[in-house]
Amino acid sequence: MESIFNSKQEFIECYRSQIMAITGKDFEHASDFDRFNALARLIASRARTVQTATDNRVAKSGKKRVYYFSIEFLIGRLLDNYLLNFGARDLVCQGLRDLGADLDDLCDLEPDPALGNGGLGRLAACLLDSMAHEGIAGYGNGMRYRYGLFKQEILDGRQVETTDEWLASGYPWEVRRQDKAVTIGFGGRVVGYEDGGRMYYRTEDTQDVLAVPYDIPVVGYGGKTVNKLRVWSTEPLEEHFDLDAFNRGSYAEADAHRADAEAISAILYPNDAGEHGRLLRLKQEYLFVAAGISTILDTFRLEHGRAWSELPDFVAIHTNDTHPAMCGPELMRILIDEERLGWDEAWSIVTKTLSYTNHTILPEALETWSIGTFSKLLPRLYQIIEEIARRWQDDFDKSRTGWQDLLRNTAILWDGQVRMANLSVICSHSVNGVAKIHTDILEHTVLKDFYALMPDKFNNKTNGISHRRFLAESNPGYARLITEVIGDAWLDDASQLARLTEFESDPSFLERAARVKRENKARLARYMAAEHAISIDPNTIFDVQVKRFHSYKRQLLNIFKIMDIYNRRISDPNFAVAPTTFIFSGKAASSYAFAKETIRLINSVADVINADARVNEIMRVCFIPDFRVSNAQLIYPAAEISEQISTAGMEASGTSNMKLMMNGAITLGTLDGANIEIVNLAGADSEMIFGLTAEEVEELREKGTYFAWDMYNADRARLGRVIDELTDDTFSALSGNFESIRNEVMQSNDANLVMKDFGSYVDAWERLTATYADPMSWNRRSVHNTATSGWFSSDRTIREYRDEIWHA
Ligand code: 7GP
Repeated sequence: MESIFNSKQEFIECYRSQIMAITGKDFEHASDFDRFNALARLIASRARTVQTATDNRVAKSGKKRVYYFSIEFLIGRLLDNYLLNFGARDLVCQGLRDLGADLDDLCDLEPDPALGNGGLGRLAACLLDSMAHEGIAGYGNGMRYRYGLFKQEILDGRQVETTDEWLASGYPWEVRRQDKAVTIGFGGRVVGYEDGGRMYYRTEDTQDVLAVPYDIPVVGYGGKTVNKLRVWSTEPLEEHFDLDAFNRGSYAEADAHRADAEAISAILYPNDAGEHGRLLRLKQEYLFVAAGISTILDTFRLEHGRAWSELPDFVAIHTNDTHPAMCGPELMRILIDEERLGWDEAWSIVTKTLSYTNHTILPEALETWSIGTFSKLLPRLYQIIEEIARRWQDDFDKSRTGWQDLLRNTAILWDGQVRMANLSVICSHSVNGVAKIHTDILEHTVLKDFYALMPDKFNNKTNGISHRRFLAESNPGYARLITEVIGDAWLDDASQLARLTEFESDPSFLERAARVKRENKARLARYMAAEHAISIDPNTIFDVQVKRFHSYKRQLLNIFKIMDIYNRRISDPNFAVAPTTFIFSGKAASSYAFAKETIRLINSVADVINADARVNEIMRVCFIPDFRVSNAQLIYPAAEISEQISTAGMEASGTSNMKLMMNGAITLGTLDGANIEIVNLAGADSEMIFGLTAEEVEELREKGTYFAWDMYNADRARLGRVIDELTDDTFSALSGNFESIRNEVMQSNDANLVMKDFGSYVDAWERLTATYADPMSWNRRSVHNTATSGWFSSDRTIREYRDEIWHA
């Protein structure tokens, strides 16, 4: 691979002058942050040089451009990743060492952009990485939230949300593209006018804001392709600074106009449960859609003029879930109102250009907007949606039996609401789920009516992860070992990891892999001690559940297991427990009371167990605050058990399951999401599966014969005791008891079947941890997981999108 620096000496010279240019200091007097900042800016400027070359190449060759619209991009830190992708890591590392600095220390100073909630946002980032690696001209389009999501702190066991000021010291990777700013109008009224015998429409008296793009380079491994992620920030179109108010001392009032505009890109709403600021979120959705579409069409006009019928040949627009669902109507609006195409022609272009991925079957996450709110905020867009909806209805085949049901379920406007998922399906030529079982559920349950009407639209694209970030970069010790035995081609082609199977029975390789795991555990322990003053013991099993908190993900089941093991050990000191550290991390939506109570329960149980001398040598519970990409990269490599315990049928795919598998953790999980595909690839012997299957869950729900109290009564000694401990002060020291959790499982009849799966889960955990006593067998399964994980590289996922959806 060609490096971006010809020699170490050249790097040092460029770096020194970069520091001088930015800070006016020489290297010796620059602060650590100055040094990080200058290094990142240096790499960013090299990246932009390659980006320009990439772009010229694309323009010249007439290659199709793919635009990936997502309201979240959890990109993580970039410095280490881009050095790796540019093949410059060793050289820069040595250059810094010569100067007396340490690369890892500088990398640690990089802010971790909080531009996502969880899986959907991280998937978007992995797909960008793989698009660049595969040489696809692929661009992210999203929002630049000033405060991102929120920073999670734990106080008295509770989650406390504070602002995440990730931009406070500047962000070295972005460039502001004032020249590409777009005016976006909200509200106003639609005015019709006649021209050449046809009616056209425009919106007048809108309230306008300026959408200003910031571009972040996306460096593909190999350094040949650099794409970009464009994120939009909002500002007032014109300053209306009120001098009179200012002179009166009313400073906030003086600048209120600016504050109103900037509010649109201030924060990312936690979107997996009750939402705040719905109106603001709707504004965000339209803003990044309209600004993004405007950019796309500008580029197209430049390269292809107004040959709109060719748009689908040169442009693919992918909508990541329903947040960008307005892409369809917005594109229609421009083609009809501004480019003056007829409806049918415009519609055919739109549907050939758009595609849609669904990420959840949770009904509360399928977005809807009240028609009143929507039509007031976006009157012209609403008219277009009405027309799309009307034509959908008019064109309906009413000779079909059951057409009324089909129509009701597929309607875009229903019950005073705009249904964004239905809009997305209707406007797209492709609809995909993110794991086989999930696509199946979409086809046969959630979107079954669409599937009945247009089965060819549906396809599956099982998620993937960037194996370069989550294996090569996060787990350097393991990566070195792997490269030593199979060479480094796996960085380029993850299927090469299969060559590790040869070493599964090589005791010295297994021994060395185990040593790396041990070092990774010690590294995580050091992080916990330094950042959170929590001590954990690398000699115990690291049992890890890290993901968003949600009832269906069943962190509750995990903590019930821990309570049960604790109870049994206290009652019987001879009860054998494999020494284990139970690690949790993840955020709960700020308005999601049950999830937040689960966090408090975990911390309360941790408080009691960790302070109990009778068990704390063999059990420790540890909650790692503020789960984000950067600390995730420390956690995955240290994990030995991967907890993937969602109620079967509920988790669309999961991606931490893949990251953990790749790093050699053994899955303890239900047959849900991509766990199923993990077991198929690695074999049942290498994972530990328990619990109800999706069909069994479905059947139980349909029969209506499940009663939480039956579970309680059938196992009073263990499960009953755990339930009682929620309210009997055993774990109440950290801010009180847990009535609401008890009510959720007992009074509300345990919607996620925690009690039903409890027995088989604890049993599976015991059987799995008992095998830890045979390190060779454990290590063999661990390496086997890595060896069979290559298919989960997002490079494979993106090739499927490219070949089967985008045809790029
Ligand atoms: C998540 C799904 O819960 C997870 O199963 C999947 O692996 C991931 O997307 C990527 O496909 N969903 C979200 O993060 C989310 O916000 C609401 O869904 C729309």
